[in-house]
Amino acid sequence: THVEETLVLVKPDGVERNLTGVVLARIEAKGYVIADLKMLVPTRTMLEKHYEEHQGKPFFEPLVEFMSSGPVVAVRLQGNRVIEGFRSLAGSTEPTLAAPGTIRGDFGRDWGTSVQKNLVHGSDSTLSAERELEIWFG
Ligand code: DAT
Ligand code: MG
Repeated sequence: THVEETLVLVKPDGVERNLTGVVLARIEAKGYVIADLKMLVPTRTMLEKHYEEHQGKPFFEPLVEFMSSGPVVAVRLQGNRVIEGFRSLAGSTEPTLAAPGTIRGDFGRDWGTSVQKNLVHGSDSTLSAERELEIWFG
């Protein structure tokens, strides 16, 4: 086994749509361990760090705006190969393309308007996970 930690966020659209419980239930059903959890409205500074790889892209400003628009739930998640595993639970970035059975595929609403409202975030590598967990949990 290869136990890892990852950062999961239930984004403002997920919290607002009462999907926090659904996301946590899927995480727990998979056997992952919730090691820490909190709800907060992220600051701009945190989000600029969190999304630093996307700075300069056309969707960066709207993304930071959206992510700071309301409370998010941040989770420190542990489990065997959980970084890749949670990305697989979450599904593709675009809800339109996300497979049925994934969080984004089952609950993502596609009104042809917004890729950014895709319910959850999951770190994409060990390096990102360490970096992001530091931002959200210190
Ligand atoms: P992921 O969240 O699947 O890791 P990412 O890191 O490429 O995806 O992008 C971060 C977030 O930015 C993503 O969840 C939604 C938003 N985003 C990505 N590509 C976008 C685009 N082309 N237009 C608008 N928003 C986008
Ligand atoms: Mg990403």
